[in-house]
Amino acid sequence: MLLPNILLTGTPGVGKTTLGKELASRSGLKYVNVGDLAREGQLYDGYDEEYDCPILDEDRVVDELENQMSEGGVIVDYHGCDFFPERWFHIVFVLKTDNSVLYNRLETRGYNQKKLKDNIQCEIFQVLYEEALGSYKEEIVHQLPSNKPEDLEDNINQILKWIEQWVKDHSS
Ligand code: DAT
Repeated sequence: MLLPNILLTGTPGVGKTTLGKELASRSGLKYVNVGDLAREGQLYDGYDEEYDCPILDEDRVVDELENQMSEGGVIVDYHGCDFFPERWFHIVFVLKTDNSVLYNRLETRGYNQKKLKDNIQCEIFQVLYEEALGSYKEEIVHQLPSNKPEDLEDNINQILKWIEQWVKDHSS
């Protein structure tokens, strides 16, 4: 059976991991967290002193994922999306969270002031939404609200329906 690949993107803290894991368990699709994948495989290319984090080796991440992406049925979670091959994804969801809600979530994570400010600005200026629109066909890019538990439930149900329809449309 053919299964679609789904990209979940958005500013850190908007709820990609929460949605991705729950969606995977309810749909049977595989969940891949690119941050975890990079950590496990040490897929890094240097260190960013300003942001105090390792720099992702994007080419190695793409190589690492290529086989499973061509098989289909993968949910990818990452706060960036312009380096993945466009052909990988059948649909792209950009999660969106109100600033005050996001601020609290990131503060709980223990982010320092600079990291907090940068991430809130990233959300205000819709950086990931613009990046997604610049990297994929506009008609496959969708924004989803991600503020409260009901949003999570709505998003899951909506995406499950989309998967079901996609599978129907691609079976013959
Ligand atoms: P991300 O993977 O985008 O960094 P996450 O899934 O780790 O984000 O979520 C960050 C925090 O927000 C985490 O404590 C769970 C919470 N959260 C996620 N989605 C939510 C929602 N729809 N309603 C309430 N809290 C949510």
